[in-house]
Amino acid sequence: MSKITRALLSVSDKTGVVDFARALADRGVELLSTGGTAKAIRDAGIPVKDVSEFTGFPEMLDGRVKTLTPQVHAGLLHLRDNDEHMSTMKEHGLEPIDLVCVNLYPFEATIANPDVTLPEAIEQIDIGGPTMIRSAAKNMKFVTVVTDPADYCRVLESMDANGGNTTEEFRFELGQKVFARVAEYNAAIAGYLADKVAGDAPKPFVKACSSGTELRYGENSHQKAWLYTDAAATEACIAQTDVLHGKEMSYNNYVDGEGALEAVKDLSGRPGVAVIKHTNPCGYATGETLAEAFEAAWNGDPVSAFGSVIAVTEKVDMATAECLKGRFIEALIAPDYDADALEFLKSKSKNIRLLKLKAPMAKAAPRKMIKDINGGILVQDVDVDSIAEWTVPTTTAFDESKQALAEFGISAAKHTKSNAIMVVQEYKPGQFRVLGMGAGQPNRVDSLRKLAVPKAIENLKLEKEDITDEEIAAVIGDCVFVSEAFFPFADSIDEAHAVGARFIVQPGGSIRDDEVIEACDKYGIAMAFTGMRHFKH
Ligand code: 93A
Repeated sequence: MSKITRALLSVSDKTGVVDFARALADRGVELLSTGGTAKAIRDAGIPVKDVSEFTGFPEMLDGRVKTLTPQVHAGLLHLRDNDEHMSTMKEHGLEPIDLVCVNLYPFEATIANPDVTLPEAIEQIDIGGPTMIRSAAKNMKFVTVVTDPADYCRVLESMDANGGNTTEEFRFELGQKVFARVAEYNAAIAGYLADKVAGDAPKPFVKACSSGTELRYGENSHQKAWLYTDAAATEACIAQTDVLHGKEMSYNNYVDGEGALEAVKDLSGRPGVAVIKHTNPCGYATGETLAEAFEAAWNGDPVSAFGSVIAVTEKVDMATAECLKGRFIEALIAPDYDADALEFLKSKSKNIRLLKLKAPMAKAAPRKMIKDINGGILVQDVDVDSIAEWTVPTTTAFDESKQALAEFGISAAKHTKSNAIMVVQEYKPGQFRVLGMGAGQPNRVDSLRKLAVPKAIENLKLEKEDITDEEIAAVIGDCVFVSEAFFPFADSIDEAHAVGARFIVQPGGSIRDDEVIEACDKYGIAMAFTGMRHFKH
């Protein structure tokens, strides 16, 4: 295999390109380059030929046509082992280009700016770059194409180890990367433009995700798994965090981390903690301090909290870190960590995953979510809102002082698998926690009767061994019972009343709402409708 003799470099992200150019020049490679890239290389004192000199055409139309010429594309695409191709090249005075180093106009970064205009975004659609790398990748049998600065070193190493050219196996890997990158790039463009197409007709759905990182395994060890990330994501998200410490994130860690982070976002703006097991918040609380919220959340279900994934709204301080003494968790997700807290947590366990968010903690932003079904995908808007219209249909008024607790409970219920019942408590003035929860049951009454209520009572008994039934009923009477969807029958109301419930919140909308309201009225229970269901399947 002959050596690489000519390379074309044309990059928007100029990271490492000068060093790469120098290394290629040192290896006797002739360099061609486009405007800005050529300038950077030339300024570093490295010999470089303008692509316009090579093509015989000036860069024109504001740079829209720089490399879209037969000189470049025949130079890349001709088959070096095909006599006819070789004689055609000769006949037209065309010369080979053996290596292409390109990264594209930053379209994703451009549209991440919410103020960008459509013409500005369109101007950042790269045409020549993707065309060049596709030509090079199609001819990967002969041509090396490098699109990622992280591969510059590997290219040089491969050249050095193989007499001045890369191996065919490596070129194949680089070529595949091109088509993945171009697919991702095009998906970002198509996705951006889809929102701008007029009319109500369903628009093709595209989500740009880069080539995947392989995870150790999937939900179970016999399932292979990958994580794909979305370069256009700007919100704090579990797929893209800084892992400061601990074992590699597993598939289940990502799933639970998603549950934890998205749930805790509803508490942002105050100290808040979500403790997640199997995607459900078994602990969820606010506090005057983060440490207080942590304790309150942990004690929502201290048994299940072992091995959980926890997300917090604020920077982890030493007091919060100390809450983890003697407690095992899989991962902690936080906006940041105080230096001493980080050191403490690191020294506590070599395995605990400590994740730092890349974007600020804030309420969840509207976006689309995808669910895979065999043969297709389902797409829906993320459930970001909580309440549509607050009405109280019962004769007993819903105490205004209970409204903030009710809203907290709705947040908890919203992030819990249906059928969800939350018993939430104001454990000290202005601070809330989940005292008992029922999740993922095929019927609502079981969620309340068999899970949420016994759990609440168990927690109260853990906190005060000799608590009496009257005291339990008094605490429960001060709690709010929240259901994420309507009660289809009055049976749940009977059960709630049996343990002393006085406040119930649900979306309403059942054909038997009247029966449910009647039951509440019979017991003197105050019930509010929110007008917004929060199924989570
Ligand atoms: O405007 S383009 O779509 N037309 C082209 O012919 C072309 N050739 C390379 N964009 C083109 N490029 C892109 O220019 C590359 O993909 C790279 O991102 C950028 C490098 O330009 P410069 O070297 O002037 O900074």
